Parts: sequence; C-alpha cells; structure tokens
Amino acid sequence: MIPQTVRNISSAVKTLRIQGCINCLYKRFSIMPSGQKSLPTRYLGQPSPFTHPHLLKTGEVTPGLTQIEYALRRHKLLSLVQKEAETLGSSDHAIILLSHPTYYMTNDIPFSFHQNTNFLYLCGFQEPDSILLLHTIPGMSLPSHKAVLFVPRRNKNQELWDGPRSGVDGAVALTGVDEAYNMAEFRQYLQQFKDEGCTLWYDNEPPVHSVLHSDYLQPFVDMKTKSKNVVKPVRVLVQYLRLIKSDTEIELMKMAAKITSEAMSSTMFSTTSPVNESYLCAKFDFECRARGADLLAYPPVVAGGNRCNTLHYVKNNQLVQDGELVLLDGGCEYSGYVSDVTRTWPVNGRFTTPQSELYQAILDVQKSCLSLCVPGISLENIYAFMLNHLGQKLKDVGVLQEKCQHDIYKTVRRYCPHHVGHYLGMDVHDTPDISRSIALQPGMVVTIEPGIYIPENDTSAHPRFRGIGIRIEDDVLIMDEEPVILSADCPNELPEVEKILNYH
Ligand SMILES: [Mn+2]
Repeated sequence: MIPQTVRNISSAVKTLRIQGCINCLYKRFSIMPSGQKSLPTRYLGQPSPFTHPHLLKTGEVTPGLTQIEYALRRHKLLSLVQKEAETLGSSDHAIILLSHPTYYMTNDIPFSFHQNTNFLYLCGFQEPDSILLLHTIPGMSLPSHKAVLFVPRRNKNQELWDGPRSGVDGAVALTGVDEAYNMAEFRQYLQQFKDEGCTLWYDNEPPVHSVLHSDYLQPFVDMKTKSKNVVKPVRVLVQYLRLIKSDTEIELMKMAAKITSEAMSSTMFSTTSPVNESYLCAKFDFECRARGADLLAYPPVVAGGNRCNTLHYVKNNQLVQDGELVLLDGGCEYSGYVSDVTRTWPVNGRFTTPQSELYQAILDVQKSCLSLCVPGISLENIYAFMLNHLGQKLKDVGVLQEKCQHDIYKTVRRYCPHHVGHYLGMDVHDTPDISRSIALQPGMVVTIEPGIYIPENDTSAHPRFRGIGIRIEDDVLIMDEEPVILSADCPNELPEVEKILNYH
C-alpha cells in the first residue's frame, strides 16, 4: 500500500538499551518445553502445538514464535518502562493492552477476526475481548513483573456458535503468561493499582476496544486522572520494540514476501487481454492462500488503465483492455507478519514505447533508492532523493512539456503524491508513530515504492504519456552493509516481465 507524505512526527528513537538479566529469563524458561505438556488436549481458541502439530512446534505460541520470545518482548517493554520511570519517580506500574473486539458485517454476521497487533506482539493470544496486564511485583524492581491475561469465560452455548475458547487454563498453558482469569475478575484485580504512586500505562485515544474501555478502564483512568496519578501512553514504547525485527521475525517476513512474490508471478502468468481486474484480484488472493498465507494483508489495488491514477482504487471490477497496463499492489499475512509488493504490467504482454520508457525510468529510480537502504540513512532522506531523481527522469523521458519545467519539485509531487516508503512488520503501515526521519538500523524492514501517475486528462503532460500510472514496490530488510530485498523473487526487469507474460 502507499504511504501518505504527512504523518505525526514523534521524538527521535531512543537507543534501546535493554536492562536486566535476560539470562535469568532463559533460565526461568529452560523448563518450558516440558511445561507446555500441560496443554489441554482439547481445541483452544487458536491453533496449539497439540491440536495443530503441522503448524506449531512444542513451545510455540503462534507459528514460529516461542513462549521465550514472547516473554523476552514483555521483558524488553518493562525495561523501557523502567527507563521512562526514572523521571517519574514511581516504583509501581500497571501496563494494560486491550485486544480487538469482533466487528460485524451486519447484525450477527462477524467479519474475520483480526487481533490488535500491539496486544498480539506481547502475548500471542488470538481471542477477542481480552486484556493483557503487566504489573510490578511488590518488593521487586523493574523489569521484573507479572504477566496476566483476562480472557472470555468458557461458555457452552456461545462456543456452539463461535467455536472453542481457550479459557484460563488454555491461555496460561499456550502463551506462558504467569496467570489468567476470566474477564469478570478484571475489575477486582485492578483495585490493587488504585493507590497513589502507581503509574498506569494505557492508550485511550482512541481506545482499542470501546466496550472494554468504557466497562472496565474509563472509570479507572478517570480516577487516576482526578487524583493526579499518572497515566502514560504505552503504544509508542511497543512500536520502538516492533521496529527492530528479531531473527525469527525476519524468517516470517521472508516467508510472507516469498509467498507474495510467487503469487504475483503466477498472477502475471495468468493474465489475458482483455482481463477483468476481479479475476486478477481473485487469482492473487488464491495463490497467496494456497501457499500458506493466512489472509491478504490489505484489500489489493488491481487497477487497469487510467484507474491506477486513483491511488487507493480497490473496486477492482473493470475490464483492462488490450494496450493498457494493470497495477497490482498486494501483500499477504503469514503468521502475523505481512508483505507489501507492487508490480505494473501490460495485459497484452508487450509494453508500448511510452509505457516502457516510463517503466524503465521508475525502475532506475527504485534501484537507486534501494541502494540507499543502509544504516544511517532515513526514509525521509531517501524520499528527498527519490523526488530529485524522479524529476530528472520526467524531463529525460519527455513527460513534461517545455512550459511546465520551471517548478520541478512541485511538479514531481503532483505526479508522485505519496512517500517513498514506510516501515513494514505485523501491520502494513507498521509502527506509524515512529518518525521517518530516524536513521535506518539493521533489523528494520521498509518498503521502497516510487511511482508516477499521469491522469488521462492532464494537459500539462505530453499526450503520449497521459493515462499511464506505474509503481514498483519491494520489501527491504536493512542489514549492516547491503540491504536484502525480501521480494526479490518477484520479476521487475522489463524483459523478464514480458517473458513471463508471453510464456505459453
Ligand atoms: Mn506500501
């Protein structure tokens, strides 16, 4: 998907110096694999190593991610809280994250459930209407803490309709949190944190789950605010952690990008002329899921001809005619991690001369931008570079007619109204509160997606380019030296694209 150019600018990222004894954690969890043997032998509210051994190994909470990894994430978060708390002078802390609710398409027909990614990042629990509470333990200093889940009570009637729930025993055994309770017990449990001097870390603008917020949190937040206890936001701290991917997260992101690359190639291969956008959309969706993706990461843009100049075109219901390009911006979610790739190709298998000139220009710009994806350079730096480079290319290929060439920077922004890229991870536009002005670091994943969009009624562009829109987008892992293009398997060179379209 394409990023907007204006976002909240947050403070510069702080060095993540993780305090505390991580080895103690490993020691504590070294008995974990046998510990998870106590998993209930029934179906839970999500796959478990017992019910879905083809998806999860022993000790894993979600495919590929172990109880140890989730515990480390919580430990790192509490280390960040500890650092922030030095200026607050308080020693007691309660951190609260809400799950998402179930959203409904119409009366009692639910949409597919999708978990709040900050909540999911810290515990891996996949049920709606749940709360994660991390709190300090009396007599012990941060980052020591207790992790407690409040989950929907098991209910025969409800489970008949919605499927099994994990319940408190299932939630503890699967996720490895210290304790779990039924949601009804949350209000009572919260009472121990009402004292002066206990800082609440919670995001309520807007609340992630409006019903849980108004039923359980709002009165508590009001009380804290009234008595001048501190309420601090926690979302940005979680985003700082999510910004740098662990080795296992990188493996999952590689898989998401690989599936998308293969699905995109397969969709290109099946293109006919003319073709319905809806066919290409369905083909891409099928090819992603058939390769193991859980779902698409966002509604794909499948835009033929002049429609690709509508940046968030998702109607995907028109015929793409002989001689037109189709732009497909799509990605999948694989075990909680997403990909985001765009390719543009001619449905009849041959680029016209103006199409190929513009395509090559954007590909050149994209390659230059990709080579800048190294530690120390920010996405804003690469964006400024992209605008300059695109401006030069617009002149070189002759998109701009003589009279329009004076304010090149403004012109480029008109033909490319979006940013060069965004952070990528569990969400498509990942860690949105982190500024794009911070230096890239090893372990970050970003997209690089230059494009040029020339509406058919744009009289300032040379007539032969009107109605053409092209974007090329790849997912990039930042390393110490050379970046790794996670979506490198997806064809982008012009002869390569034509070859796959004509291979029959
Ligand atoms: Mn994107």
